[in-house]
Amino acid sequence: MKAKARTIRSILWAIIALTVMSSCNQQKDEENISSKAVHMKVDSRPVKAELTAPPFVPKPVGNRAPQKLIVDMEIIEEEGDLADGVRYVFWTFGGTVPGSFIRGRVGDVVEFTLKNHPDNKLPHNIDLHAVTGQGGGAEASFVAPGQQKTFKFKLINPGLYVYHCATAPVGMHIANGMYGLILVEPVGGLPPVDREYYVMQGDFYTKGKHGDPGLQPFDMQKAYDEHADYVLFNGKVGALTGDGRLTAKVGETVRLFVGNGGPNLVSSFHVIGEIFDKVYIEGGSATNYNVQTTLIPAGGAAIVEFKVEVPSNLILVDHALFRTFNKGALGVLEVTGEENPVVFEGEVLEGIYQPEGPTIQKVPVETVAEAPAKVLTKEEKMELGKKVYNTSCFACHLPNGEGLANAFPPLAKSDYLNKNVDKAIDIVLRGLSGEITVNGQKYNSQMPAQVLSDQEVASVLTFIYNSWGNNGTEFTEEQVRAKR
Ligand code: HEC
Ligand SMILES: [Cu+2]
Repeated sequence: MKAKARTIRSILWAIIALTVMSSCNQQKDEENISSKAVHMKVDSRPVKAELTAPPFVPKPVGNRAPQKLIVDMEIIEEEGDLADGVRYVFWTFGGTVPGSFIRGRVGDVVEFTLKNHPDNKLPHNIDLHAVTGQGGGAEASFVAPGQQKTFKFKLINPGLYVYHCATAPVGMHIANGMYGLILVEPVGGLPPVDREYYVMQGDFYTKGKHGDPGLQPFDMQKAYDEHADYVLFNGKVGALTGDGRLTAKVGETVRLFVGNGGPNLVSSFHVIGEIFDKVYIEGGSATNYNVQTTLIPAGGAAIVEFKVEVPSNLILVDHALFRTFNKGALGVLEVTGEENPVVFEGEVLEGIYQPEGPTIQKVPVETVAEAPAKVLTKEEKMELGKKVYNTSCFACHLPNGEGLANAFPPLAKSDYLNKNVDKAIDIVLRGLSGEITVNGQKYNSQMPAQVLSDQEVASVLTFIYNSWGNNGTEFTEEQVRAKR
């Protein structure tokens, strides 16, 4: 009997020792992967890499062997929307901000061709953080407009890496949108999930203030001072809302490849209404579990994964929240499907805002200095009103006043708005709470009082009533003053 107990005990010890050793080995494997990868055999037949525009990513590598990947990337300088009505000249890798997503595996050899379109004005290059070699490829890839260059490198470290332009002034090239992500999958590939998306944060600096309409030039002084006018996901206010929103179904697993191009700001990446089941910290091999907010350095990345359990509108934010509600860093992941009261019961919209507490529901009321009385024309009100909308209303009512199902009523073609012209000023000055019905949908939430001057209130209401199919009412400063 005693002998048997001793045998069992020694077997147990052996198992414990083996487990400890194998986890040590696993760590060693991760540490040594780059020297192993150097010697990995590569299938010499070249394969053209699939490149995708955000928010999409190329197909997973699965368990294919290392291969020779041909990456063909074109630099395009072009004017586009920074926000609705705000234009900006972006410098891009592949025509989008962030640039095309590149996906390979450890051991792959990449033959990278960088082309600078002849219509461009400036030389550029590329520094890929996944490259071991001089400047991450920057020197080898330096191209003038109308020129192309090819260089070659082996992917020897797995992870999610940023690439960016490294032509002087480097900060300016990055601020204009020259960054993207390259994923190097580990041996055997990442575990499969149901949905994968590509999201990248960046900060922008414009001559005008946030929301100033028209073509906005880059502002070097603000960039130098790190005073961002816009902090964005995927290069535009509202890129990931409305038709651009991400989607998933209840029960699915979602993986977000999240990068931060900077140039200046660090991202406190958070998804309101979800918890990250797993985070590949800094895009490397270490994993953390059950994380609320993950820090993404400028020029860094993270992979976050979560299973969506209940239908809701998850809100992607930089939890430095003025960037979200005032500078544009807001995206939506719409989860549809069956309710699951075991996990969550109640109104969906409470799930969206509870984490931030009541602070966002109330704006401190201060006396606002009145601008010297200049009566604005309707055109001037429309212009100022649009600016006010993009700064003060956009975060909730979204681009083009489309609203968000179950959370924020639409202002576009709103029957409530058009019926209640006399209440509109009060709503903006004092906020609104209690149940209302807008276009047949019930909303029961709270809108905070807005701190705006009489002129701004009259202008934003004029703008809203004269946009998006509303009834064309014009408001005056006088009317607002009378209601204050
Ligand atoms: C923090 C989010 C938030 C902001 C910012 C915000 N609203 Fe609202 N707004 C709401 C919510 C929530 C409701 C619905 C309130 C309710 O259920 O009683 C609402 C309702 C309204 C309504 C009436 C309903 C409709 O759809 O016609 C108007 C008009 C309106 N808001 C205008 C504005 C204007 C103008 C601004 C900017 C100056 C603004 N809101 C800023 C959240 C917001
Ligand atoms: Cu450049």
